[in-house]
Amino acid sequence: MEKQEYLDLYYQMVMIRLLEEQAAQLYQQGKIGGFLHLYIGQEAVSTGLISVREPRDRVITAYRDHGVAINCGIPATEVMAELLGKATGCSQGKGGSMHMADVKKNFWGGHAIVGAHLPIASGLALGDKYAGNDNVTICMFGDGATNIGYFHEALNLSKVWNLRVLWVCENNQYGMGTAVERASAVSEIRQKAEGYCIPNSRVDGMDILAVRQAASQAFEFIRKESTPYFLEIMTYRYRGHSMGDPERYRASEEVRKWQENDAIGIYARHLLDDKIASQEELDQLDALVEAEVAEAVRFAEESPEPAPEALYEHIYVDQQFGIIT
Ligand SMILES: Cc1ncc(C[n+]2csc(CCOP(=O)(O)OP(=O)(O)O)c2C)c(N)n1
Ligand SMILES: [Mg+2]
Repeated sequence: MEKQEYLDLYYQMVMIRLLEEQAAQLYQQGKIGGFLHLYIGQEAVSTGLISVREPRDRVITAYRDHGVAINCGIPATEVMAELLGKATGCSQGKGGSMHMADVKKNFWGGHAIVGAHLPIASGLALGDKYAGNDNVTICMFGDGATNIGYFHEALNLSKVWNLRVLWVCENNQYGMGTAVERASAVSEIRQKAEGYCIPNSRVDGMDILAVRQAASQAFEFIRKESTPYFLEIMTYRYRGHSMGDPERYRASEEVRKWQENDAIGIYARHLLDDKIASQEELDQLDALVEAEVAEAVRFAEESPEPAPEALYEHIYVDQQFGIIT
């Protein structure tokens, strides 16, 4: 990797962290409505994964989607405006926190119903198979989603039809408030892929370089073999499931332990120890991100709300261009 690429990974992870911290504050001030699920702690997962996709590869995820939107190249201004329900947001203010999307950037959302986007991923990949290309669909979901019927249907069809899907389970140890072992008969989630003959592996999601390596190997395998692949990425959310979670289901000591192993901290140490970057360069990037997040908030707060007529837009797909109008 070139030095700039190393720095860009750091920039993206810090951007997600600070943007999410800012979003939490705006939520507490009543400026963000609905639910808000933060990605703090999980930054290395989508940053590592998406950094090795080709732009033609599709990305689809659940409601913990703000970071994924950033990694797909949606500007922080548009992510923040979407959170505030403004017309300048990436979903024109009609998606909100859980339904960010930008099909032109190959980001297919942002889905609130647990597990419901997995069959959509199989559908996207089936479309690519018909079109005769070797695009990969990256489908991210939580550990809890693997207990839902959709998960099993989608995995089964992906193997029956040998679709190019990279199934990515972000195992952050909990559903809303239930530990994996209390909800799933199989706590090593990747084993579930065995039931559908889908090759699989498990990787440390606090190590962005390990995520990158596992993901690039998976992409290569999927393209060459024309098969789905399953990656279980071990991670942790530092904040509650969504805002207002009293977190009675876990000890603060456990959270502290994971934070000691923080992905951004580990990566920064690696950059310094291997003399890839200096402390001064990292400080400059931190300051840059801070300024960009402040600008995103200003932009979002000053942007207009969607017009009432916008309710009647984006309902049907444009047959000619294949985009939602
Ligand atoms: C079908 C369905 N059932 C229940 C819910 C309520 N719900 C929202 S998030 C969630 C937990 C999902 O956990 P996981 O898949 O591990 O994702 P994480 O929040 O940890 O990222 C539940 C049960 C829902 N949104 N959809
Ligand atoms: Mg989870």
